[in-house]
Amino acid sequence: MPDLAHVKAALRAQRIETPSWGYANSGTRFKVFPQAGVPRSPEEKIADAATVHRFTGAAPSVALHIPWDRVEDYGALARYARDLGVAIGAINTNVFQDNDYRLGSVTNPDPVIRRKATDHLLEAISIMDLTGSRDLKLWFSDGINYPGQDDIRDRQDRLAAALRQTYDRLGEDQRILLEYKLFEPAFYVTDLPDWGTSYAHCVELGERATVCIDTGHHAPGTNIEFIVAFLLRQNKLGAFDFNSRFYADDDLMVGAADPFQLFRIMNEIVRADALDPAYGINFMLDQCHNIEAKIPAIIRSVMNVQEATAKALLVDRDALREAQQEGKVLEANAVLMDAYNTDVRPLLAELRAEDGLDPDPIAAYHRSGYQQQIEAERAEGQQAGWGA
Ligand code: PSV
Ligand code: MN
Ligand code: MN
Repeated sequence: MPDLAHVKAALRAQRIETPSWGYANSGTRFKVFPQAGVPRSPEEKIADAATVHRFTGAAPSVALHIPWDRVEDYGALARYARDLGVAIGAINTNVFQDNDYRLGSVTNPDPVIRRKATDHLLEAISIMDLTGSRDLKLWFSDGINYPGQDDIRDRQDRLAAALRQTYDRLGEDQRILLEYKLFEPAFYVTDLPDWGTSYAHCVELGERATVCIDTGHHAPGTNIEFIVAFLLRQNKLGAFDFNSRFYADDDLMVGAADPFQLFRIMNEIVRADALDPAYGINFMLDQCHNIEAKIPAIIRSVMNVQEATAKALLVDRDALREAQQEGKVLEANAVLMDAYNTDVRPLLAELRAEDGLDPDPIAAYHRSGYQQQIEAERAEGQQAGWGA
């Protein structure tokens, strides 16, 4: 059986990064339902992220999205975050919301538009220099809608050229997290549709380019834990954008739609000893809370990741290995299911209490008065960025 002290130490070391845009108003293309108290500025998003960290003890960094979080002085923003007890994490680029990008950003047939898009990526690295961020997260909406619309292979060449320029601008301690997505907003070809394409570009770029797996970006039924295992073996898994989905890129709370899938993913992470922040994987959330209260939803999401992780840590690895070696199919499966079916909530509550946290972070948040305070202070909340 796994040693409980080891399980607790691993859970204590776990870090989850929250997204600034998760705190702001969001919705679907049909309607954004505004909520009272949502942040009006990057500073207020960071304050909310710090609040999530205060109650969970496990979310000490917040990812920014540029230009949604554009400020005059990024050094000052980083100091502001540090004073609140959090760090600025990944810088996300945005080359999908400008009219110029109708036919693509870095893969656009027009070199002037490609230059503009690539310059934005380079600017994001300058921001990282000021915030002390390690990770540049790249997601491209680029693609085509109709066969023949553009040359698929030329677009790959243009993508590779922009990535090369960006990679060459990275500082020594910085890296690229390259995200892929099967479809949307492009419907026929997406220029970075899957992990294989992202992986191939990362290999071409070099050591400091790694793949970011957004759990909502696959075809239904895709075996995500296989992708995790494969990329770990190749040393090319850099990050997760965690969220959950029933149909497409639903961006619901991680662990809500399929907690078993989240467990299977974390099982591969634990199997590879890749949980500790020192290993270098950035476990981020990338989700929106369209109808539910944002801060408690993000606390819930952090807890969902912790619960899946605790279960993965409880897998009896020796028993599993033995059953696998002996070809005992049912026994091996039972070892995994025993861990999955363990109620780990008392263990996590105990751990929080030992660390001076409230065992029930959501109840503690509701009691804290923070929600009432922000509702009183923040007259009109900002939209996350989509459709803004
Ligand atoms: C795209 O669907 C995505 O997952 C990318 O990570 C973006 O940066 C993020 O959503 C926010 O739109
Ligand atoms: Mn994402
Ligand atoms: Mn997405």
